Amino acid sequence: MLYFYRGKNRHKGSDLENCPGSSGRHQLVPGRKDITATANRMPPLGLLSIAAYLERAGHAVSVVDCLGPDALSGADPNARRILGEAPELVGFSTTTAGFLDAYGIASRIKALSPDTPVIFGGVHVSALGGPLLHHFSAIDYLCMGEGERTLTDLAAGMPMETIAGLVWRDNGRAVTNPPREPIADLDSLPFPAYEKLTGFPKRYHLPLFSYVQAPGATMVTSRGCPYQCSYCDRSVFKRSFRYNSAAYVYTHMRYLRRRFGIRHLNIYDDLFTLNRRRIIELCDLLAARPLGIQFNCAVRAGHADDELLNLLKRAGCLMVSLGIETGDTDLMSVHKPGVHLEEVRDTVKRIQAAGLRAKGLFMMGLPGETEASIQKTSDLVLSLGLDDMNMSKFTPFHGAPVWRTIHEQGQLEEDWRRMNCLNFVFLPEAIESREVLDQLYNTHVKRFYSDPAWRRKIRRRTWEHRHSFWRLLRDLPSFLSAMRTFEPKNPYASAASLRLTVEWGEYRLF
Ligand code: B12
Repeated sequence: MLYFYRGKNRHKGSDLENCPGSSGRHQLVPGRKDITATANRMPPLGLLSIAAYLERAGHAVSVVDCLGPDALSGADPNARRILGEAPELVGFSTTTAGFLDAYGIASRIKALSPDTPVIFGGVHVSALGGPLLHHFSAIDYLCMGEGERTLTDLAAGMPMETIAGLVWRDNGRAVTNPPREPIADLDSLPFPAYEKLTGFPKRYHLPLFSYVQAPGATMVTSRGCPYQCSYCDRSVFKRSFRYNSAAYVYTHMRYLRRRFGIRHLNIYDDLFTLNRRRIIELCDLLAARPLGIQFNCAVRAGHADDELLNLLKRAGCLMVSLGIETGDTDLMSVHKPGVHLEEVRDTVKRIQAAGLRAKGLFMMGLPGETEASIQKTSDLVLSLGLDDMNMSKFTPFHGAPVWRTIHEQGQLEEDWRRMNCLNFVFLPEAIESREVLDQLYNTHVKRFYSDPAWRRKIRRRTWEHRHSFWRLLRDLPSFLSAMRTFEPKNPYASAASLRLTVEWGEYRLF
């Protein structure tokens, strides 16, 4: 029996104050109620892919989603729950923000059952590797990069030194085996084991207002990205672009529709349209044999011509996201080389002309950011006439190119729990303080959601978004208490301001 756990970054009660990356604070955003799982709960695809792969190899696997609907709180209850299934191996999947809480549970497991082996994988582990074994004694193994085959080799009992991609201990010393070749044929992978999630799909949900039909799910149809955006952590899939064929993606979508009744998919590929031919084939399949599924996906400026956009629309695409990040040309050339503002403006126009919604993804607080560059970004956001927007707080990750020089470009508080793009852990040199940055963030994000043109657009979509509004009403107390903490001096005076604030909060939080 193998047991998998997705590390979250929101429970209290672990004792990790002296570990690297820990400030001892435990909240997602200090002082604010965490409603992320209420507003946005999605299947952990990495774990589900590994679970399906292991089962195909003959192992019994359980998956616990600690952001799932029946998640337990605290390290001890989680450890006991896991040990209750008498696992032969326990695996944890975490990002940087979730690592320490996952480690808290791993430590408890080791305290209660010292012989149960524990392996960690995911992006944070893949970026840091060996040194983690030195600092975190409750971890026995690390998986660098893709986990399907590495874990299957470990579960099969292969000798440690022969397992590519594994980091292990030999007489207390961390040994890093040679890296594993990436899986060349992604069509050889089984579909993720969605059925292992308690409450899927009904109790999982996509971000509010990002879909029309429910239930929803997520999908990743390619791995790797050849571009070099400064902030992007590609420790797992690296630069080589591999992808599922159009036929595989179509069959996967049909499976989700038939078995789970899925009606909307958020496709989270880093660069969905990089292989144009594949997308054309997929759109043709979806148009010829519709599945009753809508989807959202992300494109990059330069990879979204009119023909492709029209085909996406015909195939059921609702919204296309575009990573824009900044309105400052100098920052753009450093952090997103190869993308130009004119191209961005043109792409947004063409997305909307094809009848698709355009969502812009931005960042604030990048190295080199100034109040003037923030103003430029804010002006750009408003001028684009977007349907949706996400402004995240720039967070440098160990596996991102920007990490190499981050300490020379401002002040960094390396507190892994808060490295979740909801906190300004990094302060660029030209900005006075984190408080100033937070204030600028609030002002400019609110500016977008106060824009009358945007509000008219949203008002026209009220009926389309009835499922999101129903969710909002159902969880109103949680949303209200979270939102109040965003704007303490401005309690919600009217239904309109409530909607604005909820929309605003939604985009800031998720
Ligand atoms: C989809 C997605 C999300 C979804 C999450 C859906 C979900 N339930 O998991 C949403 C939108 C909610 C989200 C949120 C966030 N995300 Co996100 N997200 C992604 C994205 C685009 C795809 C993840 C995915 O499903 N990949 C496909 C699966 C198959 O790959 P995988 O998860 O990496 O798993 C493989 C290996 O890592 C390994 N592995 C993983 N776990 C384990 C465990 C074991 C035991 C083993 C052996 C192996 C192993 O094997 C797996 C199969 O090969 C990635 C970028 C990317 N391309 O991966 C960013 C990414 C993971 N996200 C990132 C970030 C920053 C965030 C947020 C902090 C940002 C925010 N505030 O919104 C939050 C944090 C969420 C959290 N709880 O930690 C960063 C993480 C950087 C870091 N070092 O932490 C990434 C890498 C983006 C980037 N390039 O910078 N995200």
